[in-house]
Amino acid sequence: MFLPKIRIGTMKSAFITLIGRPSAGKSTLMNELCGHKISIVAPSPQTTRNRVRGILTDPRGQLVFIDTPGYHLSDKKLNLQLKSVSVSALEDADLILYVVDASRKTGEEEDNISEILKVFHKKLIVAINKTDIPGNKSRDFIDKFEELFPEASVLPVSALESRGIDDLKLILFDKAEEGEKMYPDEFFTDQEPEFRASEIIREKAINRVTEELPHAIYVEIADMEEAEEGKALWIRAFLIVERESQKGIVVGKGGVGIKAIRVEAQKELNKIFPYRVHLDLRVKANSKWRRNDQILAKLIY
Ligand SMILES: Nc1nc2c(ncn2[C@@H]2O[C@H](COP(=O)(O)OP(=O)(O)OP(=O)(O)O)[C@@H](O)[C@H]2O)c(=O)[nH]1
Ligand SMILES: [Mg+2]
Repeated sequence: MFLPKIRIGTMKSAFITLIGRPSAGKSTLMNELCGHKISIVAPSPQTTRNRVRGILTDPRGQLVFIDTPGYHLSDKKLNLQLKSVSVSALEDADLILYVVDASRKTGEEEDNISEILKVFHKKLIVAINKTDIPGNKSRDFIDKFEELFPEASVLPVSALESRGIDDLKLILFDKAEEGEKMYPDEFFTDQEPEFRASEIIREKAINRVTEELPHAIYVEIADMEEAEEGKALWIRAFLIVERESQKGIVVGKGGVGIKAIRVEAQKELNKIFPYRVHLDLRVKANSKWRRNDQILAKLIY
């Protein structure tokens, strides 16, 4: 693998879109590249529902990553919207970081993404992820993608174990054009506080449930209010599921489920916000949210 050297004194900058199948590890990789927990992560597919920006600033310059929803072949309304969020983020990108899961066979979905990416091959970097998983076929994946995209850089990484990340940064900074920083040095995301709070709550909820339930959940922040002269922050939120029966699963026996979600979310919110966070979390059912244009427009943009 050829690793480039960066000339001292040139400041680089680029917008980099991450794309790949659901659960390929895009969000984990972006968090690792930026050195902060920015995008939420879960074992269930289709965790990311929006474009989420993560910013990496170092002496070489600044890279702005755009994490996207996993590219998924389905014609359900929610999925169609997620797909359009991903594909439209490709044209605007200076570079594209294509994340491939080396522990799963490629199939129609992967072929579909590869086909879309052919026209963008000059600005493509392929990260073969999950190389920590025993029995993964990363060598075959590298050969396949090097043949498919002769001008792209293809390299093995493990986002989970933080392997190959420095090499990946080196390649990204090398491919980035010279340019000014787009954000102040201390920024690592541009997400609104309300969105970050709702995402953290959703992450804690979807990591506690299985099967179809993660997809049925969304979080609505009713209000966020500073108290005690800016020392405390009250967040009132609703965890919304589709059916009454799902409410019971999320709440759990004697409320243990919802309590665990609240405690875990509050702990993480306390790290992110410079206040003592009090989270008031309730569960509601709304059977039609995944087909409701108004709700989808508010949630997915
Ligand atoms: N073993 C292993 N697991 C990983 C690695 N990277 C991510 N994962 C796991 O894969 C699952 C999905 O990770 P995400 O980062 O949410 O994947 P994603 O591509 O953003 O998924 P969507 O947002 O649903 O498209 C999580 O359980 C991660 O912990 C890796 O390098 N090795
Ligand atoms: Mg994601």
